[in-house]
Amino acid sequence: MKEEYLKIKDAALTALAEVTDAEALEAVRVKYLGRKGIFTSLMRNLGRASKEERPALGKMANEIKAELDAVYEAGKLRIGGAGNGGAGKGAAQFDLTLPGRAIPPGHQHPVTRVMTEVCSIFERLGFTVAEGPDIESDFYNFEGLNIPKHHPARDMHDTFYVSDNVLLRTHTSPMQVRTMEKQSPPLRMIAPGKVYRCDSDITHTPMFHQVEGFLVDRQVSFADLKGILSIFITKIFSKDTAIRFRPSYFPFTEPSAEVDISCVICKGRGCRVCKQTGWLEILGAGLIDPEVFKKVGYDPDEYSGFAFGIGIERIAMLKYGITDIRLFYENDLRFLKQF
Ligand code: 2NM
Repeated sequence: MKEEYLKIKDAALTALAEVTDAEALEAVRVKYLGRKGIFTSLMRNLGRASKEERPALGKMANEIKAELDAVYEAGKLRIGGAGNGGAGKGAAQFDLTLPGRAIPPGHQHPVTRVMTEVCSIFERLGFTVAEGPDIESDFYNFEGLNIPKHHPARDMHDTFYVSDNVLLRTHTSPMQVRTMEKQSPPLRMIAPGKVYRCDSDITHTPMFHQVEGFLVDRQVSFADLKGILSIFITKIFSKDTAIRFRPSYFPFTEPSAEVDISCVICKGRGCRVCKQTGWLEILGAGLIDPEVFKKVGYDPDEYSGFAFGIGIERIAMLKYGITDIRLFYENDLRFLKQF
């Protein structure tokens, strides 16, 4: 019986090697491997072998069957791949002469790009980077920043509340509070990340990105703030960008300022983007309020510091001349592919 198996195996292999089209291949399959094929009926006759012979024969039959199946599958690929015929049903068809399908390379989202650029400017100035949770406690988002419950400044923030004392952070300054709690001055740190405010129009989305930074040490002055922000502005826009500080109010800084730059579109001559003023509001900043230091146990007579908050989408809109902030979040490839 063994010899018979081997003879059939050789015959089948030879037949498989010689086929050149799908039809012939199918014929060989039916003849040897089909339900009524030669090899199949041989296997069915295994029962007639003696008890001693049966296990070895069964094993051999299975191995031959596996080999013939594999050679048959390879034949299917060969015939399809050569492009000669391949018309048989179920035969795989490959045209090796076709050019490959190009996979278009992806790229970073414009918001990610600006975020990375802002962070690397401050990192080169010696600032470390700290990231923290988007879901914050009332303490880190408000109380620790000198914004007690019922303070009118809370209205500025359009907060999304999760519960009474849990909320989506409205700025990344909770990370400044968390850092001051754990570390002592001198500190130089920026906190990049997502922030949330219930607001939506062409310049506001309910989620946007901020980089807030601060520096705390002995004898830090407003001049240090101006120096750092001037460097930042000229690096992120251009060397010839002018900068001005306007008095403002934030509960966590005193004095506080809003920082304007000369319009990046008209270079200060006046246009639609700057509403004919020649200036664009770009960020908020100030000297950290002594009350904030007291909350984290720093002595305000020993230490002073500055802080600032930068809206990333705002910078990206000005850098790339985008007039509607919502374009960043619609995932329209016609928009995204421009960057
Ligand atoms: C701004 C404007 C002014 C700010 C203050 C602090 C902290 F925690 F150090 F007090 N972090 N960020 C700050 C100050 C943020 O955003 C417009």
